[in-house]
Amino acid sequence: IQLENALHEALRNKEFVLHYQPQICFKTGQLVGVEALIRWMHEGELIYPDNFIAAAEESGLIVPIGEWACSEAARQIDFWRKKYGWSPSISVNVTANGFTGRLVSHLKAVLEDYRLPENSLALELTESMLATDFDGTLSCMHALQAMGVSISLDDFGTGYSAMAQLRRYPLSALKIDKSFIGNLSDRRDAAIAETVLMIAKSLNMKTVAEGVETREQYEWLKEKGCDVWQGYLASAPKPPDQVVWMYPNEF
Ligand code: G
Ligand code: G
Ligand code: NA
Ligand code: MN
Repeated sequence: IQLENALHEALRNKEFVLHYQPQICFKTGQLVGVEALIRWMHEGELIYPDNFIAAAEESGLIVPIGEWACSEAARQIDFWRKKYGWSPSISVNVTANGFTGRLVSHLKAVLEDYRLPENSLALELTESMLATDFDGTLSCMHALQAMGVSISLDDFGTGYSAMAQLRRYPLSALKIDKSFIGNLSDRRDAAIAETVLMIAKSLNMKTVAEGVETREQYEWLKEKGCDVWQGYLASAPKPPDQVVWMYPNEF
């Protein structure tokens, strides 16, 4: 309850910030998007989402927090577009209780407010979210697709999705969970990563590898035909004014 009250206050006092981690195309070496990761600036200290997202989910505060994150991401894109004439797309993380028709309506209003072009904003949902409320989830996804908001499936490989179920959803990309990327020297984890690449290809989805920390991981993924990567090898998540836009062609 104490944390819940503090989160209420945090929203009211605008204590949340988004940090952004670059997502880079293997083929071109160019920045194609950034993932937004929320942080709570509380009494001079930066608090990470693992310490408050669960409480926000339980209390229902994840709904206004999710709306805030989408608004903030749209504002950032508008800012970058005005300043540089271009902006990478921003993908916002959404957890189970935050993925509702209300969020879809909010996104629609925000996109119209800033007159953002299609594919400016994207969402990252987790695999486990597909297991519950099939109809509601699916209709939200179709509405988003119609609005030009693409959806990727986060932490893929850690949950349970049957191929047959996966193909029903309008997903643009599968994100290979960082636990596999961090363990590619184990043949079993490498096999899972390769399987994700194959599933995505056969279902016409892009692949994003997360948690890329070493050149070896980068080379392996590039060789296997992965589309996009993110990780400390390029950059940790950073405040918007510290996001680096240009990367070397090879790491
Ligand atoms: O950088 P990192 O510690 O930020 O993120 C930890 C976890 O918090 C990740 O699983 C991420 O998906 C989740 N997360 C980060 N930002 C948000 C957000 O804005 N909303 C939700 N629901 N989850 C987030
Ligand atoms: O669950 P989700 O995939 O949304 O969250 C990604 C998490 O991984 C965030 O906490 C983010 O800060 C973290 N992260 C980003 N890049 C790396 C990396 O290269 N290595 C590790 N270990 N974590 C990373
Ligand atoms: Na994510
Ligand atoms: Mn993830």
